[in-house]
Amino acid sequence: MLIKTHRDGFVHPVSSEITPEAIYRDRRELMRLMAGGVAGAALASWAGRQAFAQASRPGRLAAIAAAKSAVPGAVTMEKVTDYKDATSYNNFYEFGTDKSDPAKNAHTLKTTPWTVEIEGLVKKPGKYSLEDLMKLSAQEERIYRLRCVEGWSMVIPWVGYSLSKLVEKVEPQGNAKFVEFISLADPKTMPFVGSRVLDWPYAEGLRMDEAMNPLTLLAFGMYGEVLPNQNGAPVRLVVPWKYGFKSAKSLVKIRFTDKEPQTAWNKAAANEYGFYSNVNPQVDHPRWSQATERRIGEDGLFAKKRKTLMFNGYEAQVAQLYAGMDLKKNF
Ligand SMILES: Nc1nc2c(c(=O)[nH]1)N[C@H]1C(S)=C(S)[C@@H](COP(=O)(O)O)O[C@H]1N2
Ligand SMILES: [Mo]
Repeated sequence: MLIKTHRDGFVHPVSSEITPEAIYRDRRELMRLMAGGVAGAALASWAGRQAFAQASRPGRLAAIAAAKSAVPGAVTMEKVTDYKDATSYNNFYEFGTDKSDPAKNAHTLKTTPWTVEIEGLVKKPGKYSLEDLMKLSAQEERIYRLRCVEGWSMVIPWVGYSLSKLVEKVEPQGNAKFVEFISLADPKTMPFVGSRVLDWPYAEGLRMDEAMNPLTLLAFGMYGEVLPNQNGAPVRLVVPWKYGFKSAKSLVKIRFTDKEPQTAWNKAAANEYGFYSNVNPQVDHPRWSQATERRIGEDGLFAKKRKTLMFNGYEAQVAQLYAGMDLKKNF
């Protein structure tokens, strides 16, 4: 078994650090490497073991076992963004507004114990521990494009399950039409929660049918491991056809409502950030175009910008949710 170490001070204190699943996953990875021609002798060497550890545990956080998702559209074949890039270029305003701030500052986030409160128009409200939430459905690996409203994108292998599994479990009432997602706002561990850039807590929302779309992911991990703090540990949302800000991090509350919820970015600048915020190359942000994007990791001198795709490339899976809607008005 590999000895668990933490790199760069990313500490994710999940109680079940070395699980049977972790062992199983490492064994599977070992078999994959052997099949790929990595000789047993090399693996027996120190360097070989290091290479193996690096390949299977990019951040040296606790592993989460996950099968590749069978949900249509859930696994893009595009090149996955380097773990280092995906964990060091982030927006997480609770830890600062610079892209390098979350990786520097989010080590103060305390993720154990963690509970998510389910409330509002729902038959089974209550507090769910992280452990119970994680066990609620089988963990899947989803490889999603994530496109930020500011014009950059990444490809990230997430680990989680469809939010719909949780929604079904808690049984929304008939009049529940929207779902609101609320992030932790703890001024003691999140240095920027005192600032006035946003109205804390960070809040986001989806229409019920968007929340029920199988692509909407409740994520607990990425790259086969638990989420690093700066990426929204220990549980976050990932909505791949919407701009990145719709995917709220470090969730503490999920609320079912009959009215369209107010969202943090809409409150901050209503003319720039609407409720829907679907990725749409035809609707510009008031201050810049949304027609192209820069893929993180492709930013060399000659790197071409990519064309942004309608619904971030998930049109086949989600366009029907918006049939008949004017997407310029409902931006
Ligand atoms: N709580 C919270 N969630 C958040 C944000 C934030 O500032 N606070 N930033 C959003 C934005 S703008 C983006 S682009 C994505 C980035 O997710 P990533 O760090 O996993 O790439 O998180 C979103 N979720
Ligand atoms: Mo973003």
